[in-house]
Parts: sequence; C-alpha cells; structure tokens
Amino acid sequence: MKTLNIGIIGYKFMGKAHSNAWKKVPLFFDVPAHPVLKVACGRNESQLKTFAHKWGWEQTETDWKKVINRSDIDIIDIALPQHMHHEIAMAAAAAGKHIFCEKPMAMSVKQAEEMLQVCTDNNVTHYLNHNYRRVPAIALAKQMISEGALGKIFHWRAAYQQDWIVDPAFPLSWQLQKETAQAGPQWDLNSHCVDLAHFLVGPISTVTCLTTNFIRERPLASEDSVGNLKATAKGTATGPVTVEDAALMMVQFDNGAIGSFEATRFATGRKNKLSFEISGSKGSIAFDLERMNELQYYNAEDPEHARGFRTILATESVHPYMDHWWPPGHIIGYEHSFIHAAADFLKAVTGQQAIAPDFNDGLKIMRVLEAGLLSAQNGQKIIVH
Ligand code: SOE
Repeated sequence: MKTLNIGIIGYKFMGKAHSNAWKKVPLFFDVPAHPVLKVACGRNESQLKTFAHKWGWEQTETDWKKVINRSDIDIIDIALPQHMHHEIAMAAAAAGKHIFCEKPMAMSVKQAEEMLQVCTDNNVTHYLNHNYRRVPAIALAKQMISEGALGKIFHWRAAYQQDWIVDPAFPLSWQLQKETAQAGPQWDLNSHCVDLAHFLVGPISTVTCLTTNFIRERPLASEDSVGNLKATAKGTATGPVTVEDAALMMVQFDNGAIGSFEATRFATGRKNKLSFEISGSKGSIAFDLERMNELQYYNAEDPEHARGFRTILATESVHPYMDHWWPPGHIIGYEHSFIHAAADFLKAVTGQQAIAPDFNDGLKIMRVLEAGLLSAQNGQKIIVH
C-alpha cells in the first residue's frame, strides 16, 4: 500500500489529538494510503522526545524548517497556536507539502489570503481542522438540511461557552495576548461556530459585534505554560490582557436568515459547551456538544398532537461515519472527529475527493471574525461581502 509520511509541528493538546487520529485512522477506516508518523517537531527537546516515544513518532526535530525541507515528508501537520500558522504554511506549501492545519487559520484576513494563494499556486491539498463538522450528529444535521427537513431557514443561534479563565489568578497564557492569539474567544471559539454556520446555513453577509473584558490584568505565565488550557504563574508580576474575554455577534446570512453567536471563557460551570439551534419553516434542529451523540429535531409536519422535539441518537450505521465504529447505540467522543478528519484528508491527498473546510473556507471565516473585531471597535455594522 502507498504510504504518506507526516511531519507534525507541535506536541501539546492538538499534537496529541492529531497523533491519535493518524494512529487510529488505518485501524478503523479503509485508507487509500497508510499514514506514517515520521517526524515530530517542537522546541523543547526532552518534552518532544517523551511525546514522540509515547505516540509512536519515528524521529524528532527541533527546527521546523528542516522538517519542511525534507524530501521524504508528504504532509505537514500544523498543531500549533495561530501566530505560527502563516509562516509555516507558506513554507510548507512552497515546498510542495500537503497541509493539515489546526484552527483558527491565521492572525488576519491578509495572512489567510496569502496562505490560500501559496497553496493554490503549488497545487497542494490544504485542510483547516474545524473538527466539529465531522461529529456524526452535526454531519447528520447537514444531511437533513440538504434534504429539506428544515425548509427555509430563519434563525441560527450559537453559544460556545467555557470557564477556564474565570479565576483572576489564571495567568496571562498565550491565548490572552494579541501577539500570539490575535483575539480571544472571537478567534478560538467563534471560528468553530462561524464554520458550522457557513456549513449548515450558508454565507454570512453582515456582522455586528460587541466584545468585553472582565479581567484586564493577570499574573505573567511561566515559560512552558501551554497546552490543555492550563497555565502556571511565574511569580507576582502581572501584565495586561490584550484580547477580549467574551464576544457577541449578530449576523445576516445571504439567504435571509439572521443569527447570533456568543463566545465566552466566563460561562462559570460550562467547560466546553458548544450549542446551536437552527429554526426553519418546516422544522428545527438543536445540538449540544456536551451530548454530542444526539441531535434534537422538531418536525412541524408531524401530526399536531404528536409534535415536539425528539432526540435522534446519531450512533447507527446509517449515520455519517458511524459504520466505522461500534454496534448500534454505542457512543463516540471528541477525539473521533479528528479521526474522521484524518480519514477524509487522506482521501483528499490521494485525489479521491475534495475536503472542506480548506483554506478557501478558512479565509471566509477570517473575514467574518475580523469584521466582528472591527464592528466591536467602531460600533458599526460591517458588510462582509
Ligand atoms: C480551547 O478553547 C479549545 O481547545 C479550542 O481551541 C478547541 O478548538 C476546542 O475544540 C476546544 O476548546
């Protein structure tokens, strides 16, 4: 069987999620080419070696440029914070490597445009890992909408709620600084929800946004404070938080629907709750990541006395991706969405099918997110296109 050699850059939270996907995908899917975990790259050599040993990467390298310049590497997996995506993706595409890139795509629309251009010019496969599209219940929602189950769509309501920085003692990690994150939940969380809104409802034409900060100064973080949404303080010195703590967007879609997006790291008690509801003329659907195997569906055409939201358990072999997993009713989890992405990416690299979201979709997401930041600054409604 054909093999594809992967070089992964980054070994923290996403490095693990991606490594798990590359390892598991040939076990559960009929892959068109076998992914080889060839080389793992990161700056801290001892941590990197521990990671590589545990996850089965054959080699390690501390200089990402050397990984990209290796002739035996086919795929570059960018599992790093967004401020490093542009430079690495540009170099990887120029070297003819296929790119599997973690979200959010970049720091700006301009960077995203350049990344898309260089990938197009070099004819490489590019995938942006908004993994939630590949949660079976969400893929089922897409299928049902395409089949007309909701009729004309009126409303999109999304909320992505976390609470990991409610404590003022939580330090100033890279996610809370503009130089490394560009923005707060508007980038990290609303990027996912805008991707889902584009996927399920359609293009967004205008954006109005409000952002706020609840805590403006935090203790400085220690050097290796990255990964798993944990960080430790370096001492007593503090620094300013330079990204928003919460964002609220209102949008208009090209198809006439209107939508709202709440993204926050201050929803006390909510750890990683991504929920959305779509209301249409014939029915509605609702999803909650905390119950990720379920899709709520209301059919306005049911007999009047029997109407009500019902729960579809998206665990059957007729549901997207589920024929690769367990017997009926056996649930799956967060990491499976990454494995589904790896399976589809290998098909894309071998020319069997296109993959989305790619950098073209990512650029459209960045346009909405950047319009949101601009609107929050100037108080105006921004026209995206
Ligand atoms: C942190 O907020 C985070 O890990 C996101 O960056 C991920 O994309 C999301 O899946 C979970 O939360």
